[in-house]
Amino acid sequence: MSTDSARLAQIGTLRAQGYVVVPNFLTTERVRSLQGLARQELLARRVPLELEADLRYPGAPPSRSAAGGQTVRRLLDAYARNPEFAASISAPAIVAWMKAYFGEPVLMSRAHHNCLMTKHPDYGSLTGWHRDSRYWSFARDDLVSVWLALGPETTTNGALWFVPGSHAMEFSADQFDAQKFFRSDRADNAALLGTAQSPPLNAGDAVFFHSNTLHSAGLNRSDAVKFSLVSTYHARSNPPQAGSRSDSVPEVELG
Ligand SMILES: O=C(O)CCC(=O)C(=O)O
Repeated sequence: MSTDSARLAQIGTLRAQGYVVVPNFLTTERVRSLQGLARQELLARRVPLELEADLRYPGAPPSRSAAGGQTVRRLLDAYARNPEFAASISAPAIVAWMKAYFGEPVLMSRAHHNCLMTKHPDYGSLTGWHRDSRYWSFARDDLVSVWLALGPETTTNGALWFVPGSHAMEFSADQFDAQKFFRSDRADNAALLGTAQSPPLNAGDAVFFHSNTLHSAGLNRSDAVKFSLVSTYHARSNPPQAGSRSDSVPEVELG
């Protein structure tokens, strides 16, 4: 299959199920280099970063001063953090994919994702069911994120789970809690969550997923930190709403 037809097939899968796994998206050399940089960045602890204790998701330390309270969750602003991160998340293969999906020029948000996501065996938290669009403000809920696995991701080390087709479903406000997590204690929600899938990823695989796709992720029960490079894209005709957090940082024009 040519690159163009493979991309169109991937876009078709994303449109149908809300996410698509693209195996071997990064070369082995690129993964090795990004992994090394990721470890350096974690050791250096340069700001901006987000700590598990700030989020307080299940499994996180209760405060910054508690045991494990300095555990990093996200090394933010991947785009400015290192030129190789910037090159990887604005790579021609991603731009071509997004232009084919949106059918127009695309931008990368620097306000959302744009991070090196870590998940630690100790003090790393799980993330409940949610739509990324819950706190994002754009003209339309039509953005696509790319999750680049820098190592294997499985249910053992806290891989993502997705609900197929949920990007296109209508939900009522009371199906979500006050923090806009999808409530798993409701029978209707639980039935839907029973259809969720956790695609295992190898180092260098990518998952493209829609901003309305319900997803979650578990705890890391392995003995190694998990690293993923995550970024988000939208069409030029779908700008962030003026004055919102989505509009708080200049975006990257990808043409
Ligand atoms: O790795 C995780 O816990 C999931 C992260 C996630 O879903 C998010 O940041 O939107």
